[in-house]
Amino acid sequence: MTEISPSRRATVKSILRGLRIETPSWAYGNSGTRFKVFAQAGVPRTPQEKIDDAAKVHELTGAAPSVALHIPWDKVDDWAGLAAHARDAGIELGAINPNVFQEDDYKLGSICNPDPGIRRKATDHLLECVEIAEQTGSKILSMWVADGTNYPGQDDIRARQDRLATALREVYDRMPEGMRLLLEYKFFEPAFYTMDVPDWGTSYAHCAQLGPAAQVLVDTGHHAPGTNIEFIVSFLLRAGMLGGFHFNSRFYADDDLIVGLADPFQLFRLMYEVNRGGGLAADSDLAFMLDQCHNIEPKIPAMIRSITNVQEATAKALLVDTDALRSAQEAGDVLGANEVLMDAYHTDVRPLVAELRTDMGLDPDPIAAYRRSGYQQRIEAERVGGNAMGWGA
Ligand code: LRH
Ligand code: MN
Ligand code: MN
Repeated sequence: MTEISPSRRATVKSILRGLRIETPSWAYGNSGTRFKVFAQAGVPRTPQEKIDDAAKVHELTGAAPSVALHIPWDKVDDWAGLAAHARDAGIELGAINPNVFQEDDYKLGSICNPDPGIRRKATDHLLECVEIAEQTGSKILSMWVADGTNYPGQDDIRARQDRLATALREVYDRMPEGMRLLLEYKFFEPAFYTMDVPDWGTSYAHCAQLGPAAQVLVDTGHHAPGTNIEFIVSFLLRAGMLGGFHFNSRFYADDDLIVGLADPFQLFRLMYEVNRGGGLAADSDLAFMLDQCHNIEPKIPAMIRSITNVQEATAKALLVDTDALRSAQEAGDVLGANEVLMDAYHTDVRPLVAELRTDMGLDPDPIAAYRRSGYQQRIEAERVGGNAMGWGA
């Protein structure tokens, strides 16, 4: 075990200070499984109230200054007004997530649908989301296409790729300067035979064809068991094609559990590759976003825990002695190299992260601070009839 030197401590703290983790509006609403949405007391009834909860998470952690929106789950008439509400609450509106997966019309797909009328409708929704992003000041259009087929022969796999490319081109060309399109992939669900964007390679190929403002979005829950996600992260960063993350944890599939709880070691390995690839540099625009559902646990503390988990994994990744690691690697010292990595992983960084919070004028224990704040009691009393406006609605 090595001690953390004062200078390394300072470096880690300064990089952590710059780490911004976006929380998703839909994680504050009621959610559940395919079998049951579980209602919790005090959940938001409006997009404004979701923003208020996200702002509370930021107030206590100092690390979650923006909230992602899902359209139409968060639809309002006055987007500039919603952005002003967020600003007043102390945060910003972040990525805009279109929704082309919850209407009967999309049974056979959205922008890959064999029916040109339905493709038009889906593409128009994506274009509307670009406009919303312009009005909210959001810089990211975060796209997930639920399209695919369930049975061999159901549709023309190749034609669906052509339709996908056509729609993406139209959306990309409509984006203003400074906006990025991040294309999320998922290897299964809701379709089970083919997904039209099943993997990072497909996303990469479409993004590369579109241009520099299109990049791949890695949702950590969207891989087959055993997939080496840090390899994907390393590869994409090297190619300049990693746009951001949807962090969450999984045991089996797209579980959407709290990041860093199912497999903290994986999160550490990811953050190590992120740092190795320059993703924590001051000029990096890599987007760290959470995409989670808190079905049975209280939502605001769950979100705070998610933020602290990412911070702790990042701190550990930053503690890797890169000189010692390189020497061991170059010497072919297999066990030595692994030991350098594990040494950082096994370091208890909680005191360091708590110290950073104190430096920032925050409570060193944000969950305890939340419990003391009375916020939960207040929202439970005020928000009667909170509904499921997010995933699982
Ligand atoms: C799909 C997904 C995608 C959606 C979100 C609610 O599984 O990860 O990002 O927009 O869940
Ligand atoms: Mn996602
Ligand atoms: Mn998902």
